[in-house]
Amino acid sequence: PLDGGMLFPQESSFREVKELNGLWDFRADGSPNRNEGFEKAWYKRRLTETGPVIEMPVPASYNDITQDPTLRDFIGWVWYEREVFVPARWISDEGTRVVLRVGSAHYYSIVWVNGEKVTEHEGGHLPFEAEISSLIRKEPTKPCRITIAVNNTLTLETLPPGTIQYMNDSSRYPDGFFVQNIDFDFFNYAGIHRSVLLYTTPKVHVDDISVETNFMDNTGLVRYKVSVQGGFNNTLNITLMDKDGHFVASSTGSSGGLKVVDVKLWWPYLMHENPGYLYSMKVRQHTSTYEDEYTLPVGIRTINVTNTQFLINNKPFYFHGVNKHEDSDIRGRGFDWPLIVKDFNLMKWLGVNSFRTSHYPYAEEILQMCDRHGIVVIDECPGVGIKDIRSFRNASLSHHLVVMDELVRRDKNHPSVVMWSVANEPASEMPPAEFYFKTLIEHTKALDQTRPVTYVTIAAADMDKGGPYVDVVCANSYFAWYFDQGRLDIIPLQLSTHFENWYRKYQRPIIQSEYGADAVPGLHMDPPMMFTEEYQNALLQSYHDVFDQKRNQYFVGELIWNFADFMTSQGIYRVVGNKKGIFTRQRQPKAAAFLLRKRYWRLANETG
Ligand code: GCB
Repeated sequence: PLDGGMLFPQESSFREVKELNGLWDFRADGSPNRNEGFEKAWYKRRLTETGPVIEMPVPASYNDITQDPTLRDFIGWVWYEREVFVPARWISDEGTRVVLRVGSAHYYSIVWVNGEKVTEHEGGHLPFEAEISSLIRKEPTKPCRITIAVNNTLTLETLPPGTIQYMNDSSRYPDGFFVQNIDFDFFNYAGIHRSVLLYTTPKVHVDDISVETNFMDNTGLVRYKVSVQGGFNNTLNITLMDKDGHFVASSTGSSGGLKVVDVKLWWPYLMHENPGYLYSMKVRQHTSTYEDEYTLPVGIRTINVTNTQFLINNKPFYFHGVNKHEDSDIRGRGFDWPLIVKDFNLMKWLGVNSFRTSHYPYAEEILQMCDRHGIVVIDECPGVGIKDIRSFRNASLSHHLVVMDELVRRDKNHPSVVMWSVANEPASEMPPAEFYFKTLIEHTKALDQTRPVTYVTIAAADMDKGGPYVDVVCANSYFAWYFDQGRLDIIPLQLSTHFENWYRKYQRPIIQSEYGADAVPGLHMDPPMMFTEEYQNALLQSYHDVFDQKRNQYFVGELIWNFADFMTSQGIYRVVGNKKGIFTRQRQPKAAAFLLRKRYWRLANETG
């Protein structure tokens, strides 16, 4: 079990937030063993005193910011630093708790404040934090110096896994030459990807909240659990309000239930005229000295899965959506509001009701938007590219379990999240896969009893070993692309057979969790040829014909690969990145965007 909650930092009468985004000092440790920063203890003095620095924006991947190819492809430790003035009242008031939080950094991070280590964290895409109250009180008049070292090296035990290969043939490679091998298809962007914040809470504070919702006829039920840390003898008052701020229900104590008469359920976009309805649950705690308040948005809805259907609020839900990436020009995987809002507008224009966070957890702000807009989410952990048999070892599994702990802790309260995906395209045909996925999925279900669990597979049904444990089969396929290249005419037969095999083996609902074709925008050919916009369209159309035949049986959704073009490592299969987007990387439509838009709005009318 993890230590403490990870509530999204929020301002209230008792809490303050200070963003530390902007320009930080930055240096990549280019020494041969990448270890000079530790040998010379760069964190002890200002980074500017131990060598040259450049300006680096936070949040952003550092890779595409400069013209230097060695920084783009850098592997090892990079160092970030900035100084910040902490408001005097945060320091003078001993009852104020000051927390330093990093929204995410890729991949391994160590954090120092004024030269003292405050925390370290393994894994990108998820937040970590450290209380620094006592530290900043030691030198109350000085600005506080925050140093963060981040290492993007992937090993067989990281998620995603990777290996470092040293090229020892000195007739072909210079001394110390190495490459990082990865088994996943996106650029290994690195750096501080999400906001760095300082925030305060009272010393006795609301540390975590969990809600589970249900309803019967017109009455909703919100069960809650609150944990408070920092002291005892507190009183907890819980108040639920509707969207207009009107009182709905209240309760006291650290766990209980709230009854909602004439409940307004949380519905997906296009399934209801009022999607994304959110109540607010105000959690207020006080002792004789301390008061704290945290407000959690709550959507009341249920999720159930049968052998053939995916049910939201007991109604069959059909996923017509996309797979995405956190990826864009210049900023890489860095958090960017204009991009996020643009993507939501494009998704709504397309008639998208759902997406999968391929292949890692996205920023919390994105999930909050999904809650408000009614966009349904399959929340995927960074378990992508588990293909080497050594990645099924105990150490890898242990880390994978911890990542699921962190993911569920962060995202458990989002009504938009309807299913966990523990992995993408693992080698699920290998013998150790059975124990690995059994353990991983049982663990995830123990953490959250309210949501189905899946992993996304590319295996053939007869080879797969992890499927018995999933609630929904999420199957990727690339017929007439990676196999039978250029032969669109095989899709009807191969795709139907594929579905029938999966259904026969497990009797679970099936989602086409990826399908698609690369299209270089502006490339045209009729009859269609691979890489043209026409071929991408024709391939999608052939898939859609099969989907429509299976839709009333066990087939419950389709997620195109991919929403937009995205960057990958260099290789002969990728022409400056993966071009399977229906939008370009700059978010302009290819022909396929119009085809899908027509289909999704039609599906919304037929299934919604
Ligand atoms: C897949 C992967 C995805 C790739 C895609 C492709 O099966 O899950 O990460 O980008 O295929 O285009 O090859």
